[in-house]
Amino acid sequence: MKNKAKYYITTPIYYVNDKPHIGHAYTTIVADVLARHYRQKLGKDNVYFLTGTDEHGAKIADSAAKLNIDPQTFTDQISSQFKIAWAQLDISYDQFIRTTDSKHKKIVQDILVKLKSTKTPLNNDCLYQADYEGLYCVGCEKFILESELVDGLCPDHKVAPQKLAEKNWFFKLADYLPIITEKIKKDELVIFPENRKKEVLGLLEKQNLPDFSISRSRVSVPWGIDLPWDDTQKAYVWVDALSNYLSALDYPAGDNFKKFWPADCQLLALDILKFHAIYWPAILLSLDLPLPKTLNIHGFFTIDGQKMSKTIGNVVNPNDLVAIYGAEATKYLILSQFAFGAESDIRVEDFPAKYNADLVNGLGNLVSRVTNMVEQYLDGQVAFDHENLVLVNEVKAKIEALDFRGALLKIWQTIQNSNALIDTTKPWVKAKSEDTKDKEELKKDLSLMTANLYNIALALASFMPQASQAILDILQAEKIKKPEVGLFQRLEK
Ligand code: ME8
Repeated sequence: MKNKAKYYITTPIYYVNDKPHIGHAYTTIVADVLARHYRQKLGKDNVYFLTGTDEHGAKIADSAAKLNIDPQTFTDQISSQFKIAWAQLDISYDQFIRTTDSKHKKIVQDILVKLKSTKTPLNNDCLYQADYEGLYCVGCEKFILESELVDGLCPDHKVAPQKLAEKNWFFKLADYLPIITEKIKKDELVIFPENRKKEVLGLLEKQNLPDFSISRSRVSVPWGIDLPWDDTQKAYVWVDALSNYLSALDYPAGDNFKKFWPADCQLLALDILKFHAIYWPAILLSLDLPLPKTLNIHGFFTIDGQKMSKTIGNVVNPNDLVAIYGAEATKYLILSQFAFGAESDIRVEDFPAKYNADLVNGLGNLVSRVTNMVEQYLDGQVAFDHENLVLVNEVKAKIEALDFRGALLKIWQTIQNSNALIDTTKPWVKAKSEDTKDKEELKKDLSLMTANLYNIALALASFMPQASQAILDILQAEKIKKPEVGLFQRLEK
């Protein structure tokens, strides 16, 4: 029997060293649009959307220590802020995983034990113990090379790395690199967009990627999952974190695991590309598991050309946007600003004008005008074509191609054209005429406008489910009536 189509989509699990910001929101909104789209296409039970928080490691322990609270209380607080932010944005995840969940911790330990007894394709031990001396950036949670430093500082965090000398457990990465390279080249593991695929292949072809550690000394990182066979060590936070995509499905025996693995779409930005495109496939290969079908890498946003950071004070909080624009308009403003893969500056200062132009004057006004005219001139009754789904199908194809901006542009073009059609056909003139030809034309014009609006509502379903449903409800009522309150409220000056 052929397996039924299914769709497993994941976001990265976000660090809880700080509150959610617009970068985390972007990935999560994209995942939400895709999950809603595939639920419509494949049925609700055949889609699984996972997000969550990454709660172990030195970075989080440091943040908790600075506030003088224990790490668990600290992670409980910040993790719940992510949940609140996603509730505010109406994110329809199926599971919110936390790496401090006891189920996750147990599965990570089982995975590590399995790796320990595994041989690589070249018949080496997959895990081995070695002394390690190096520079460690806590901000990145990774070892960093001298050559990567700028003026002695980590280029991303502008902080001097720590010198570490530890005995750790390492993963024999080198033995897996040829297989990973082959799978990426053949698109058995698709890396999208193409420039990111090239970047990964470039890294792989250098052939000098060092093995990575799967444990850290519990003295330097006391906040983490115990390594089952060595009580001097804790699991390295990245092995812990990456395993969430499996533990969330109750790997290895859970029904969800059997149904949904491999992942169909893993979303991330390029900051964590190496971990997902090289380390993660290596771990999966050593567990003898299929690789995810696609890794989809979106751009990393800056504010005025600078990384978002608390120190600079330029962090954009999604809750603040929702408070001004509401959830659906916030999603629209974020997704329509730039293309999925583009590296860009977020320009929140452009949001008010765009909100008024596209949502209040564009979509909101169109709904009011069309429904008002049908109510006034045709007593709320108009027959219209439900079958012409050209826009809907075009938008669906763009969503599947991750061209969210293109999909929204297409919808807004139709909104603009529909508003223009009202201005050129002038139904209010025909409504006053006694001529039967004018009356017939008025019916035809309003029928076409209603059909356009119906199409627009359907096309919006995955982006703005509430607005979409509100419009459909109005158009499917026995009598069409102009809504008493506009779909989008004009911003107070
Ligand atoms: O890296 N622009 O967590 P993280 C766009 N816990 N997207 C951004 C962004 C920005 N400025 N900032 C963050 C971690 N993101 C690990 C992941 S996964 C097994 C473990 C988004 O809190 C983007 O998706 O630093 C990026 O890859 C992710 O948040 C990093 O989140």
